[in-house]
Amino acid sequence: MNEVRERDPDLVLWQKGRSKAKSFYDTAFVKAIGSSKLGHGAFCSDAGYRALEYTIGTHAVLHPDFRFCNYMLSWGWNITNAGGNKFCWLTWPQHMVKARDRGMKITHIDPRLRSAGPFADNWLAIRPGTDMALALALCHELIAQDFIDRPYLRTYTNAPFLVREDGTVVKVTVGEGDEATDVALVWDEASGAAVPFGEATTPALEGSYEIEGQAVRPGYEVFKSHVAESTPEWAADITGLPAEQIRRVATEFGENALIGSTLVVDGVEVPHRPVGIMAYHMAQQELGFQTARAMTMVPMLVGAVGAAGGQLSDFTWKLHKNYAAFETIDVADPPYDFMLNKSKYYPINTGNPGVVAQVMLDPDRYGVERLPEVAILHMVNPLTAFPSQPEYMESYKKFNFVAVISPWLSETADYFADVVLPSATIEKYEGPISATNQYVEATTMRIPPMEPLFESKGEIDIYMDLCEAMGTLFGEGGYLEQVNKALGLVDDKASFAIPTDSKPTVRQIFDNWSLSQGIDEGIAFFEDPNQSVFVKGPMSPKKMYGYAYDPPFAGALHRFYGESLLDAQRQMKEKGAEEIYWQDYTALPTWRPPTMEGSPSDYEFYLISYHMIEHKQSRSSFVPLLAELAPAARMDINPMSASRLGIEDGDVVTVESHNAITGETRSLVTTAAFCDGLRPDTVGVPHHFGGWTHPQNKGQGASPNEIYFMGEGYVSNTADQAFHVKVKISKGGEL
Ligand SMILES: Nc1nc2c(c(=O)[nH]1)N[C@H]1C(S)=C(S)[C@@H](COP(=O)(O)OP(=O)(O)OC[C@H]3O[C@@H](n4cnc5c(=O)[nH]c(N)nc54)[C@H](O)[C@@H]3O)O[C@H]1N2
Ligand SMILES: Nc1nc2c(c(=O)[nH]1)N[C@H]1C(S)=C(S)[C@@H](COP(=O)(O)OP(=O)(O)OC[C@H]3O[C@@H](n4cnc5c(=O)[nH]c(N)nc54)[C@H](O)[C@@H]3O)O[C@H]1N2
Ligand SMILES: [Mo]
Repeated sequence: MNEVRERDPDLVLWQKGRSKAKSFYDTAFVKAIGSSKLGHGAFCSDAGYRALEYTIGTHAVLHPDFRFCNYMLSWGWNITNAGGNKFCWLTWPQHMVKARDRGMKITHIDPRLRSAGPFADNWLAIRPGTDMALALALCHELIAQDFIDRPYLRTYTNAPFLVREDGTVVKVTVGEGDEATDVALVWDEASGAAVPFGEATTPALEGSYEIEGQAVRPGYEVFKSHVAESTPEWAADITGLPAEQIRRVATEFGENALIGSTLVVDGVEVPHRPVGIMAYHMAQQELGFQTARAMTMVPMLVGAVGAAGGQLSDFTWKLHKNYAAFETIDVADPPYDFMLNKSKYYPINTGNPGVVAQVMLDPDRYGVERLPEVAILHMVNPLTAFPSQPEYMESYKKFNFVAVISPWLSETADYFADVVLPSATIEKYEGPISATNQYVEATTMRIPPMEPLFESKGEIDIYMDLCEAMGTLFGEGGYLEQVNKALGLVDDKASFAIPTDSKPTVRQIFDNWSLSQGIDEGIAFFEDPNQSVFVKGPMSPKKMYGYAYDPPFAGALHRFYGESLLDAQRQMKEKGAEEIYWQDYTALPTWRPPTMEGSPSDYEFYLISYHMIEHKQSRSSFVPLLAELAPAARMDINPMSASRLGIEDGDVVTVESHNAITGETRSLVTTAAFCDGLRPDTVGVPHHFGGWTHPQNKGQGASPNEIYFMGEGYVSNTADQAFHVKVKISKGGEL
């Protein structure tokens, strides 16, 4: 590693999946060795995060305020089996169940019913990959039925900004010299003139105006025209849902929003809009980024974002740094780095290991000159966990050296590790980590119940040992100093800093950190099983609700209209990017059929995948007890479709996928499992299986990741991955 670091530290790649002590791993270790960093978010919900950072500035996807919400859209939320991003906190389903006891209605939008099971009051069995069309139709109906919160749109969003016919926003320079800033113009209804935003008493949302001979319209008016044709009947054809059902959901959402009402929560009066969306993996489709934007516009129209009972995203309104960064998106010329940051391919870049794999296989194609040489893998298993397995198999061969930190031999380690550094699992100190349940602020950390087994160690010990051997543990810029910084043991808390000239125990570091938090017992507090979670107290409504935050929404103006996306498109075109890359960089979410629709018609089914309650990712299928409960992969199919193909429940079937761009086909063999609550044009193969290193894996069957594709048409917009492909099903095959 040092040999490569000396030449170019960027060519050392630290790749993680899960990280349960970000300060120690993602921050301190990466900074101490200066490596590049790559996560697994492109396969989780990064497109959703980017959409929300872009649109409202917070770092999360969509979740409702369960305490007061009365009507919830469970949009691709696998309530009973996975639970979205917060399931690990267990409290999420409890909130949901309590809300239902209170009378909250759940409309479930998912090709499968099983995901919501008994918790769905209403099921919209949507065609995979068409959620944007549904969101646009809901917006159309909310507008048509006038369920619009004008004060919110005027005050807290850029919907009043005047937009020219070419899509650019009209701006004027305000102030002089260093103080000069460009401010958008809005139409002031009171004075009947265009004025800088902030100076209008009543900025117009609707109408057409003229400024210096140019026709201009407020962003909201542009959106109204944009969705004018997006009627429920239009969306019915695309989504496979009855138009009446779409219209009824819009009406229910609008009526339940109680636009104009307020609620006093813990003494603070806030707008009350008891409607919201819970969604996480909606991002896992080709149009993911813009779909999540379109979905966010639904609660925006009724003013539910940041309202009591309404739409939340994250537990704070503190702005993510991307909110400001996305105001201007700069597209650079090649050469690009191996993640294609700032490239004409993915100007908003999520950091996708599949993109890195493709670049490693053909750097010239993407204008990349330098490839990573060394990889350190932290709690990640690309070979079985990430879609499009063949490319990982090929690209990892190109690393000169691979170190895998894992408690057991993962499939990736089996194929590629030069060195496996055996990590402890729970027998280690790890954290600190937030334990909030959204209504109570709390922090916790992992406490080892025993000494690590055999040669294994906790990762913090592993990183200290590694840094010591590399000569980057002590002194300025060393790992220990980076740990102090990352844990905030600096400035007024510098007295809690750990010395940077001698190797501490991990327990000692956490003791200092605990003391710095005002926990008098230090680490002993967390070690005491009767305490272990440090509860700071109830979450203040001023923190929870964007309207009550100081300043409201942390001063962000929500990006209803996405001018910088359009500007990115212009730059991408200028630099010669192909249409498939720039087509979804539009100011407003714009529907087009997913690329997979270009596959021949005999690939008649959509393949989806999902998480099972019994298993965790690709890391539990070999656990005997869990394997007894959920022993093997399967292909869910609607019995009506199966009978047409002469397939019985339990029959061996071959599932063949087709790449609509390259024509490549891939296949897996599994068994059919009848499932009534599934669209007849859709089949589902669960995640979790497809391992081979452990004897228990034998006979468990394949992972859908063997037949999904990466690349154009399947990785899109922000470099995020679709979990959809068209497949052909035939009876028989070799299990
Ligand atoms: N038991 C268990 N719990 C887990 C995990 C686990 O592995 N096991 N993993 C954790 C992690 S890392 C995550 S990210 C979360 C994921 O939590 P969720 O996002 O709730 O879980 P998924 O199983 O990915 O659910 C995706 C749902 O989307 C549906 N779907 C597929 N395609 C479409 C589509 O085009 N449109 C719509 N509307 N729906 C579609 C699927 O049928 C499925 O029900 O779960 C967490 N919780
Ligand atoms: N088809 C399909 N694929 C999916 C999904 C899907 O729904 N369908 N879901 C996606 C989602 S949401 C996610 S988040 C990703 C997750 O994908 P990954 O981040 O790759 O996660 P895992 O599959 O859990 O693999 C983690 C590996 O880390 C190692 N490990 C386990 N415990 C520890 C530990 O304590 N320390 C260390 N250092 N290593 C450990 C093991 O080798 C294990 O195999 O998968 C994605 N893949
Ligand atoms: Mo995930």
